[in-house]
Amino acid sequence: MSRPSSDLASFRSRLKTARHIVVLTGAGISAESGIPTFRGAGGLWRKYEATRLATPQAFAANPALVWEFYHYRREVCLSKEPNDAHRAIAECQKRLASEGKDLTVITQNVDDLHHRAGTTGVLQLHGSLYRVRCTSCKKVWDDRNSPICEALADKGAPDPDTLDAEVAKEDLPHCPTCGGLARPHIVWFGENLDPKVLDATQRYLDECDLCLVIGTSSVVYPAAMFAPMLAARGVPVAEFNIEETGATAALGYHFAGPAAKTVPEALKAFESNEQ
Ligand code: BV8
Ligand code: ZN
Repeated sequence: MSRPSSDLASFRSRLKTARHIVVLTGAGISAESGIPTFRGAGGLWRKYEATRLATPQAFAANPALVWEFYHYRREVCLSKEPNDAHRAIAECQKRLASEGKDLTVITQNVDDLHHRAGTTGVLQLHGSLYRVRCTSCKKVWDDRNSPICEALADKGAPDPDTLDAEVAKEDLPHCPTCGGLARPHIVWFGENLDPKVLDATQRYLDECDLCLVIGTSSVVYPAAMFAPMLAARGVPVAEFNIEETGATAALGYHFAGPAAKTVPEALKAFESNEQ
């Protein structure tokens, strides 16, 4: 198999003619906003065992611990801003729409930074830190309060060595309708993705004629198979990452470097080409 190209001019010419662009993103796009990734240096899953915090079994065993973890991440992300990569994508979406073309962001991120940058119609494969669901009646609602409940105020990150949790279950967030225990509206390991989100994803992938895959290690399924599947169908796929991934060899382009630099460069050139 030939090596992926890093020829920006060739990528730009693809961008000029594409009509249905899909942008797949992972934690690396938010790294320069100051949000930790999962698997790289300083990554959350290097410090914490994912099975103790991001599975339905973990929540059933210790909901206070899981809430402390998600409360901490909510607070961190609320204090951060979208970066130049999020903004360049939002601007590009607007411009394409005015030309009768479309750009759809499909993200594994739960930080809401694409929305906050102004991108519309974002598909959040793994849910959002700012949505909550009742474990009893299944009602889903938005909650951007800081803190989400008084008992979690001033709690830092859980101690990775002890994974102790002090908050009583009755003081955790509860459903305003039925009073049941609330949980983060996040897709945990071993849980199915929302079928509506998956159906919409499939529709966009089916009609996509250019794909950008930005800041993901491409190891978590099903998201990890989307870009290689498109490439196998002959769709040009461009990876933007600070390092190569397991998917790189199967893709048409690889642009090495921090997304906040490489993505605006790639999309900005597209805009000036059009004038
Ligand atoms: C499911 C929310 C059906 C949690 C997350 C098939 C084969 C093998 C395994 C499986 C399979 N199917 C299912 C599985 C199991 C599992 C899975 O994939 N496991 C992996 C680890 C092998 N999948 C599931 O359980 C999924 N459900 O398939 O349901 C089912 C049900 C039961 C049994 C079987 C099947 C649900 C997965 C959802 C998990 N939830 N997120 C939370 O956030 O708290 S996923 C988790 O990884 C993270 O939370 C994150 O959302 C996601 C993806 O990670 P990345 O975004 O890629 O981040 P990462 O740190 O890894 O990489 C960052 C990248 O950025 C790096 O490449 C780095 O180089 C780059 N980077 C860094 N800085 C920059 C940069 N790039 C550019 N610029 C920079 N500045
Ligand atoms: Zn309820």
